Amino acid sequence: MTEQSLFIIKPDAVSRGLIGEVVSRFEKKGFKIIKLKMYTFTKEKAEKFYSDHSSKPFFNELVSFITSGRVVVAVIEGNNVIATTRIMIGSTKSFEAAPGSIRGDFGLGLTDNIVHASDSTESFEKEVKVVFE
Ligand code: 3AN
Repeated sequence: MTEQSLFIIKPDAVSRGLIGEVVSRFEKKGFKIIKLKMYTFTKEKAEKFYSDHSSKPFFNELVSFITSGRVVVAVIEGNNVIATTRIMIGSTKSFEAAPGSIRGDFGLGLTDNIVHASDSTESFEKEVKVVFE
């Protein structure tokens, strides 16, 4: 089923020069880039974006990390894109992510784990409003 998702290339990956690598993986897989821009999260936008995690002990760290530098935000489209991009990015803990996944190939961090991708249609709809409206 053709659907849309949103991904973010996080500040660690942008500062390491990995924008091309990450975008290229999604494109080569066959997904279409619908929207793409450089973006800097304000604290307010970051808190909205990650509101589901507001009660977690790592919430402040997460907000402070995502606001720490420029990111790339994109809307991506294709067959089964939400579930497939989740497989492609790999486990949240980059140090445990499978080789071949984006986190598995490019990182070791947890908070700084290279990339975000929407985990459901509901998350996508909420996230796209926060960063593209
Ligand atoms: P994912 O990005 O794999 O969907 P989530 O939604 O569970 O992971 O968590 C959102 C973000 O919060 C992660 N990308 C990561 O940056 C951060 N995070 C998740 N769990 C932890 C944790 N235990 N300690 C620090 N940061 C975390």
